Amino acid sequence: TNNANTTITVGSKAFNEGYLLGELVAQKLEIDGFNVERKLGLGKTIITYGALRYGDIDVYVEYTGTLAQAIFKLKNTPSIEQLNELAKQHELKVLRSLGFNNTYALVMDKAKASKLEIKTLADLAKHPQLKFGLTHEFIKREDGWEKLAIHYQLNHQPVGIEHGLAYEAIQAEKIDITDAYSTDGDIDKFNLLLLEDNDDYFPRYDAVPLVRANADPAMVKSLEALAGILDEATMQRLNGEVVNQGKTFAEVAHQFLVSQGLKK
Ligand code: PBE
Repeated sequence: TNNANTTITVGSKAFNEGYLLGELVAQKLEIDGFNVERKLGLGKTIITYGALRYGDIDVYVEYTGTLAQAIFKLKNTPSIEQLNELAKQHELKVLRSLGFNNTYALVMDKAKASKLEIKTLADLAKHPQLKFGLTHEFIKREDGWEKLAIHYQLNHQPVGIEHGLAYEAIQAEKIDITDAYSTDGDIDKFNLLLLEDNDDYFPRYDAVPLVRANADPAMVKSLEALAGILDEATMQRLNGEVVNQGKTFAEVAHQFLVSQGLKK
């Protein structure tokens, strides 16, 4: 097909699920005949978003809550339709959700939580001795630590940590609490408890492909076929195949597309 004359650059943020979804998007475009260049793991949200805005990449997977609050600086997270009205002003288009919500959650060791009788974020206020190791991005974001701490009256002083090292730091008791992503594949492996967000502080973070408003319609059509293809449990399982079973992102994405009948 004539899609072969079009090269699409697929980007991603620099965390496991970002790479995996980047591979999924890249392979789907390849199935439909596009030439694909991969620029995965560009960095944190603002870097990757900037790469899309300025044309270094043509697509990456973002999350609705992140787009609304960390990028557009809104106080809440509107529907995808409303978000799209705003996106237009930024010359962007938000495609339909891949089907899952990957929310932030604070986690701690299950046994320690049960010993201290901690179940919810509000409970943390009664335990000022707990050590918080939070990701650098979470500490700074609109939907992150500062407002969360005010909301739940937490006076802890967090230290910054790489997300990829945080669960091991909890296991080694260097820290007690970190910000997890709810679809991480290793939450069970590390025996972590996701603390309940009783007041729904966190918005929804539905995974959505993000493209520029003038994107090639054939590319948009190819990506729209991924709408609703995942759910939270499936995404957690796929992330786990990488972190627990040592499969590559490309392998996991390939096998998933095959299982969906989208690839031979
Ligand atoms: N999240 C959870 C973050 C990291 C994973 C979707 C809220 C984000 O990338 O915006």
